Amino acid sequence: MTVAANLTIADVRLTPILVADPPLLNTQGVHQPYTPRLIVEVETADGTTGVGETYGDTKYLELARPFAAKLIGRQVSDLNGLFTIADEVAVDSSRVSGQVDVGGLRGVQTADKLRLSVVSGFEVACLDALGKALGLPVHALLGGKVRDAVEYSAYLFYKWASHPEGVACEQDDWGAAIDPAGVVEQARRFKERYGFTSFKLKGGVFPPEEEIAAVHALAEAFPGHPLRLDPNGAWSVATSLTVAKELGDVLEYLEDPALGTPAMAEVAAATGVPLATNMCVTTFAEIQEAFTRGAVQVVLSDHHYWGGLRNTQQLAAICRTFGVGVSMHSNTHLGISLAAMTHVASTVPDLHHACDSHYPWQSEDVLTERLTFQDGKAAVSDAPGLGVELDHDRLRFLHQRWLDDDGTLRDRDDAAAMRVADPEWVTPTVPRW
Ligand code: GKR
Ligand code: MG
Repeated sequence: MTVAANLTIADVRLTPILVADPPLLNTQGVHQPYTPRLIVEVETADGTTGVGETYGDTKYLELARPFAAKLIGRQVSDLNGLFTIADEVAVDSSRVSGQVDVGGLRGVQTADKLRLSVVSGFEVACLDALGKALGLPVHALLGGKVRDAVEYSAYLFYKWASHPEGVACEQDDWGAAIDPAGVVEQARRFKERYGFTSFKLKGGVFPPEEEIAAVHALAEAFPGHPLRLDPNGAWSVATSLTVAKELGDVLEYLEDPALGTPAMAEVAAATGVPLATNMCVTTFAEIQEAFTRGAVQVVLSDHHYWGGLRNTQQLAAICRTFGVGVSMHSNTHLGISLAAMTHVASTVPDLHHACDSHYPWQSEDVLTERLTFQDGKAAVSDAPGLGVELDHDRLRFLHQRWLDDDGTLRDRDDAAAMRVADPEWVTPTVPRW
């Protein structure tokens, strides 16, 4: 007779860390040399451990700590219960703007969204533990994979060769990319190293004509490869339409050219170029207006702020119902999140666009073995849980970096990082072009 596993949560460990990040440019500024992430471990009474990962800024840690305390004694299988706990965790009103958070590039900042970003870290950890306890991969707990590998796109960034002089950082071997030739060279390396065949360029950094030239250069260097450009809402409606006209024949889609659903709807009404978003549809509440106004043709989920893998599946079902495409965008993340993205993406039937991942930019990880891309795809693991193993020494090392920080890096601030190079820099709050 088999003895059933004891799924009661006996311990929860939260480890904030700082991981190296190259000087990638976006409309807000430049990535800090180290970025915060939170690693979640839940342990059952049987000693089975599950791992999760989410944003690690102070505002998330503040919620994750009381959340973790409330988890003790519950079942790792009680995934719906995570949302009940989230409702009980108070969010300090100073953390909530209710506005489109241009700085964070993650849409409207609400209390629910903060809570859901925390839920996602715990949900993934519980799924990992549950899968290990049952001997099943996470994708099986989500209903089963419909593909064995998930396609990712190369995520191209304008980039300096290194962080500003005097800033403590890790070196990277990607070189600079500040013009079309640099962007094409970066794309070549992505293709050589990982086999990616579709490319997303982070825009909103240089005047639109320079970014148009970069996309044309990519189209010429990689004929027939799907291309996207994402300025994170840095353009007016008029500029968005000019770019759409110039690049209409080479773009798979234009991502968040303008900020907010009304502006996106105006752009969508006047161009045939599909629009994708990870900024104006970031919660279930935002779907109705965006879909009824035809503002977006593809929604890019981020399982962190959508509240986890099962919510991502629900988002995909809603998109399918309305004939809107679904895929995934990313933020700076490590292997646990890549594994989680890959599991959920493997279960989504109509995934017609490659997901994007920052993972190749992260030279550091907390796993014993880095995840890999083959021909631009990540294999879906059939091992129990997520199929990853935490490297406790690395975790300790990266946590020590967080402990040693004087507080300046613990809350990601790309504008502050930019001010080191350009003291006059302010993140634009209205369309820049
Ligand atoms: O890492 O600079 C970045 C990205 O701009 C990220 O913050 C965005 O959330 O990649 C994301 C996007 O697609 O907008
Ligand atoms: Mg985006």
